Amino acid sequence: MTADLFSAHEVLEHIPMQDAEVYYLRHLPLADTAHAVMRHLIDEVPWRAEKIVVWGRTYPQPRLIAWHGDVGMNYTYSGINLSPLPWTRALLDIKRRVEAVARTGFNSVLLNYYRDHRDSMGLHGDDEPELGERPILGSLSLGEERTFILKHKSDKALKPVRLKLASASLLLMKGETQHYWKHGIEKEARPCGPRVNLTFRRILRSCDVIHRY
Ligand SMILES: O=C(O)CCC(=O)C(=O)O
Ligand SMILES: [Mn+2]
Repeated sequence: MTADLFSAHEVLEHIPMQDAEVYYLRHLPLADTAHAVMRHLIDEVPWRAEKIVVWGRTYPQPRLIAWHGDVGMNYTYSGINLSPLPWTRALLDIKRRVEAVARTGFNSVLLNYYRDHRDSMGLHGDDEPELGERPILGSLSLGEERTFILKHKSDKALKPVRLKLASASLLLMKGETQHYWKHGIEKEARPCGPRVNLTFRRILRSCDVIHRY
């Protein structure tokens, strides 16, 4: 595995963007096919359906989520304090592979399950203070290829960047990216199959609030 992943680091594609450090790896070698890993996660992860409040009205969050990590990586989500679920064998295996390419350690992962084309993630920055000033995020995609959109927070002259995230691809966001850019997953006009995304993070201390809709 190590040799494969070492060479994987060599083929990381740099996405040229102002005020950002974004890298894309088209295929991260996994223990099984990306489809099998996704099916395993869909079946085994205790997915949560969260509620969001927009302009005083409550809606179901348009995807399912789960939070796994080291003991103590607690956080409060919509006013509820959550403890991370423990790492599973499958998640630890994926974490090691992502860490080898990212060349950094992670202590938690947010899993997002986009059931079909109607599921999405609103634009946000992963800029919570507990992630630090220049967080490294390792984001693995499994299943349906979906569009990841990045929009600059202040420079409206910069065009949004749209990346198609292939199954088994790894996206790395580093440096100032979270400070200057927001990102999200668009809904699709046409029906499509499921996608699971795992965004690995390093929390510096107990996390407070993750605002995402
Ligand atoms: O599903 C994705 O690719 C984006 C996930 C994401 O931005 C997050 O979990 O913070
Ligand atoms: Mn994010």
